[in-house]
Amino acid sequence: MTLKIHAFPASPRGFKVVSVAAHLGVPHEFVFCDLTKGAQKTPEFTALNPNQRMPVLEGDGWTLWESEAIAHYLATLKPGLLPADDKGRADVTRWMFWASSDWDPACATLIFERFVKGFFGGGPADPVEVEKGLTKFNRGARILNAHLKGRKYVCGDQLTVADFSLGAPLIMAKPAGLPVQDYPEIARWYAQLEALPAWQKALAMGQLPQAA
Ligand SMILES: N[C@@H](CCC(=O)N[C@@H](CS)C(=O)NCC(=O)O)C(=O)O
Repeated sequence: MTLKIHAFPASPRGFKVVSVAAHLGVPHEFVFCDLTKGAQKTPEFTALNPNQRMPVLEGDGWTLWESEAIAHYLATLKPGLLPADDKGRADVTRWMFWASSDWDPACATLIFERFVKGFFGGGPADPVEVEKGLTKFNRGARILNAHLKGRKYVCGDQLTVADFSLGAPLIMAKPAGLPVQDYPEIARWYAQLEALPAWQKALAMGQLPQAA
């Protein structure tokens, strides 16, 4: 069975796995999981992921959910986004864990308050939550920005799957008002990701209608 990627590419977590698959040229069938229509809540989708969340990778008799796990698995299928040495791979794992535990949540509050709520008709941004979101974003961004000094990519000179993990939330930088411009190393690094053909392809797949 061809691998199936169930994703809503406009969301950073969906974008992450779609862009990694595109960059590596992993053969797969893309299945649009339309969050705007509740596709994640159907019994069929719930059987794939009891959390009722995308993305999901579906293989021959097995499924994998959690975007970091999927992105990492895809990176094992084709050469290009994982270092050859053990310590290099451990570094990639470290930043992917940090993406999941720190960076994704650091970006998610502002994405939710300033974009998702409006898009799904959930009302205006809550200023208290926005303030908390800015504090979390700035805390994470200071760490990432300092780390990127003197490094082309997160794990050194080589582009890795960790760059996709950490870069994915920034596809929402403009609509969520993530203050990336205050972090020159992040801005420089992210411009390289945006220049990747796979990044552009995944962005095009995630085009959304304008919020009402
Ligand atoms: N930690 C999970 C989070 C996945 C997640 O939260 N997906 C959201 C969209 S960004 C979703 O499918 N939400 C649907 C819902 O909550 O109903 C991952 O990285 O895969």
